[in-house]
Amino acid sequence: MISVEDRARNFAERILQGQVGAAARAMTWVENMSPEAEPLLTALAPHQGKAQRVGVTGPPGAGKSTLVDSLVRVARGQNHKVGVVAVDPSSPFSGGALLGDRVRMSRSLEDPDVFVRSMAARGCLGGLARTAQEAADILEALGKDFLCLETVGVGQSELAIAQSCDTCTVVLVPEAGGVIQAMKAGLMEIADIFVVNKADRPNVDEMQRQLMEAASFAERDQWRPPVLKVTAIEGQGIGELYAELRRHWDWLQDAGRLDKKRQVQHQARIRELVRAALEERLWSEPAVLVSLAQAADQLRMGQIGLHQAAQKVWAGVRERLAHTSLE
Ligand SMILES: Nc1nc2c(ncn2[C@@H]2O[C@H](COP(=O)(O)OP(=O)(O)OP(=O)(O)O)[C@@H](O)[C@H]2O)c(=O)[nH]1
Ligand SMILES: [Mg+2]
Repeated sequence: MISVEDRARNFAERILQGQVGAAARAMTWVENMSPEAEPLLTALAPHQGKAQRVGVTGPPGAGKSTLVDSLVRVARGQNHKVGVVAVDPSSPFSGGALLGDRVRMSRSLEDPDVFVRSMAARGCLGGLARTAQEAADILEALGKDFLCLETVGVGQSELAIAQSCDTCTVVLVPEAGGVIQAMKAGLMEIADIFVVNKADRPNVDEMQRQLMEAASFAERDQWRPPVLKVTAIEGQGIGELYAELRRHWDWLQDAGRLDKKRQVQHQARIRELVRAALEERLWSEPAVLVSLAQAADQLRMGQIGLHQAAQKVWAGVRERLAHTSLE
């Protein structure tokens, strides 16, 4: 019987040789939190950090997948090897939208130097952001040097994915109130580049004007998010988008900005794992569960207040933590 570690190391080697099937299998390990995932990622760790990770986010139906497909064509024209992680917002049970991504990214799917992985937002163990990032890690080890992560810009974990990228592209469409919606969804703060897609429709210039005004307030460290008009379905404006993405990449290389950004990204990833481990450990501790139940009873009977209840449980937790190591 081959050990888990040996199997993981064997797959890591195959991925580094560019074997697509091994990468696909490894992504399933990561999604399912299989025991192979950890030794695999450890073996791939020395092969990270060179690819630009581009987040593409925006409201449902804004044309993100269509845009990514067009962008992949342009990047291929620049001799990049391209990886795409498309996090699908819809139910894993319908399967319909995943199929839709396959159709919209159809041109990319025929190219052996492009790898597209769709993943369902629900039903993936241990956090969507972690899974998407680790899938990107595997793609980078596979030799991809331009990575696109598509997520719908609704919900905390989806936003976290876009934020975890080097360059965050926010895709909006010209419609009344679109900018306000984007503000409410927290998309304005995270954008390095704005794209107004579906420029074949009316009101594009008005939307661009509003976004440029908003972007002027978002300028930081000599980077003002540009606002581009594109018609993704025809590939119009995608060359300019690619150029802006690379300009942002150059900007990041300057003055140690990328190192700083990576430091923040990696801290966030480590924190997330520690948080998850801590919580799992905590709530599987019988003594903590007993004190939680007691505190809830006392709260229900009006003997203590909510904050007191939390304090009681926390006191017990602190005691447990003193004798605990992270496993
Ligand atoms: N008119 C017009 N339609 C477009 C354009 N780009 C995309 N579409 C259409 O918009 C619809 C949604 O496109 P998708 O690429 O699936 O959008 P998405 O943002 O990936 O959607 P979700 O992943 O479901 O949130 C499709 O019917 C596309 O054909 C464009 O430039 N102009
Ligand atoms: Mg999509």
